Amino acid sequence: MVEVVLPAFGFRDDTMVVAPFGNGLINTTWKVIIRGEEYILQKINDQVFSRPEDIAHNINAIATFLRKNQPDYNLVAPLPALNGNHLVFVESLGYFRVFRFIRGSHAKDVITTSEQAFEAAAQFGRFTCKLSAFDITTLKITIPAFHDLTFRYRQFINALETGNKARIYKAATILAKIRAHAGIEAEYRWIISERNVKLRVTHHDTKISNVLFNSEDKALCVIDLDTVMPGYFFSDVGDMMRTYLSPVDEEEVDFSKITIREEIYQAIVKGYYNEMKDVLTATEKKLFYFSGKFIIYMQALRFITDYINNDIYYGARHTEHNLDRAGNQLTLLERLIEKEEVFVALHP
Ligand code: GN1
Ligand code: MG
Repeated sequence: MVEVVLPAFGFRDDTMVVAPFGNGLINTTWKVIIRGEEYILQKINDQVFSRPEDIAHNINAIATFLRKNQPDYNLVAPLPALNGNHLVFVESLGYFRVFRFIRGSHAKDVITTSEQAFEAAAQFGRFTCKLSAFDITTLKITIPAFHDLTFRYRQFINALETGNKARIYKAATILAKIRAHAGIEAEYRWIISERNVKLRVTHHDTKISNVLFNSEDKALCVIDLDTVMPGYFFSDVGDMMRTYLSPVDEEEVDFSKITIREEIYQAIVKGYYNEMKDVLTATEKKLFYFSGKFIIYMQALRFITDYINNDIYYGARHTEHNLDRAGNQLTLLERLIEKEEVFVALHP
């Protein structure tokens, strides 16, 4: 069915192979093989990204800046369709774009070594660093208040008032934990208003599957630029902590498997810091540990809010899927907080 969008990109071939690819929760992705060439086809979720053309605008602006100022930087940008646009709208199907598949690259779902964490963190640090002279005011906000923890907390409170009562009852243990950690939201508010943290070009989705590696496990580049917006560095470092520290991901239901790998924490800080040390303010340098708490708590809030709202955002493969995901993230948060002293002492 999705094949019908391909001619708009100049792909017409009977031998073309199109197969689902990756496991993102928001957009839908396929790999297309045509005459031995490999491509990525992606449908943008326009429930989440209400103005997909804003994404195209941002990627374009960044690509133009990098081409001019950082020509050695390898940005994975969409290919133009036959009509010259980077985004194609197909009636009743939605918005699509195509990328060249980076030959020999692979993405990972979990990190197994600290070298991989170092490599990935360096790539995300490099991305923000290379764009430090870019005028952030020219970026469109593709998802308003995306990583605004105060907004996420308010959405949660709202859901408690308007959401599914049976689910709220069922979630009692998780809700108590969410409330117990509400201080993280207050800390966030204090940091952004009182401390010298800067808005920078940040990625906002630094999970490991958004980094491409080569066969020697060297990171090549970052992908998935839809949520590139002005943001705080702790969003990017935090989402790395959320998704790299534990050997199991947010889907794991055996919470005893959720642990914090100290050597991975060190590798994230080192990899990111190596690229960003001349850019970050002294205050920002003290916020590495906060980053992890901030994002993990926000993800727990987002999952539990969605559970209470009947899974309208993330979807669910079974009734308690988002409840389980929230429980997973809260366990991760607790494991991280247990290491607070060790990690604060490690700060660069
Ligand atoms: C979504 O679709 P995906 O997996 O790239 C979400 C992230 C969450 C993540 C949790 C636009 O990302 O913020 O951290 O799920 N992206 C959006 O798995 O909401
Ligand atoms: Mg994403």
